[in-house]
Amino acid sequence: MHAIATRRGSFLGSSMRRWLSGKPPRILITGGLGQLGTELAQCLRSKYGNDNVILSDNKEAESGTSGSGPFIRCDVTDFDYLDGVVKNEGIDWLVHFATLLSAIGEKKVDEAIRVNIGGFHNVLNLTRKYNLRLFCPSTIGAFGPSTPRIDTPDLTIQRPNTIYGVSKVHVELLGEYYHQHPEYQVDFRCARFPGILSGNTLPGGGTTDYAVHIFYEAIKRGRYTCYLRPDTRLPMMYIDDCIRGTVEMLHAPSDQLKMRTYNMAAFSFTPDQLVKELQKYVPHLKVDYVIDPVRQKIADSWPESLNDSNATRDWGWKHDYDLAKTTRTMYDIIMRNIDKDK
Ligand code: AKB
Repeated sequence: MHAIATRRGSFLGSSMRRWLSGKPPRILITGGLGQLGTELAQCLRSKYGNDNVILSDNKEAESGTSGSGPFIRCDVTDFDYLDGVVKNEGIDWLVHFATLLSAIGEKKVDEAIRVNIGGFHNVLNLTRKYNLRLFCPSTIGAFGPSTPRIDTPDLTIQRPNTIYGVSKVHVELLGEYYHQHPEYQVDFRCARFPGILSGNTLPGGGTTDYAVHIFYEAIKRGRYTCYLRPDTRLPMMYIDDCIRGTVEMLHAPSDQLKMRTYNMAAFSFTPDQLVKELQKYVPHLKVDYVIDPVRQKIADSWPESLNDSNATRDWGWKHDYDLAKTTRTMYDIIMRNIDKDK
């Protein structure tokens, strides 16, 4: 049995102690070598100091990938090891990114259950044990074919038909349960992300990945084969908005969060619309479509657009990038990166 501290317990959490002493929070990011971890670490390190933000992942960081601060190799399915990291490093805030995404989850169902569900149980129990603040994203994957697809609200039908979606609904509900439980009162915070577009980091195993891969193929080869139908409309966001929103939600005073799971939206587009926008920079780009039935079925079960008015009302969420600005920025960054590699 692990000794679990409660918010009603007789001692203050380390987070509260550090806050009262004016010290910056100590932050651990799991799944840190994925699409979002290094960019979030960079942003948090510039606020709180390099050493206060620890990136972790179950694989070793190749040189240069973990940025300017500490990296710890750590598997979220190993409770005791993770417990040691949280305790020895004096962690106050935990950002939990470790997960298998939607498409890879369908290929590796058992592993997705172990990592996405088992890993989250470990993280949540440590959050409770050490009185941490926990941010764990959910996504459009938490919705399913019976969800209203346009302007999807926060509270609606959630019957996803992927293991990824099932695990995200589990995250949302268990996190909220631990938050409202009178003895646990865990500071759980969850934003539902759309597909994320990033120029410096690559996504892996998702259904929305095409929207990043197309830039590389367009610039390098002038050709791309898309696995989704040209009219598949999905909600998307540029990574800078995603990182800023995550930091804003992490910072929001707890009593301002009237809910614990919020939609976060920016803009929506189809592959066809993205191709037309990208052709402004790569006019010779040719795209053909060879549909992957697994990823198409997943995409068809997700919303086309999200309603994020509660996030705007409660913690001031507002996106900055639209499709045109995202495309221009992605194109510039990827061109620069490709030139550097030459
Ligand atoms: C995926 O495609 O699986 C992710 C997501 C939308 O959650 N990018």
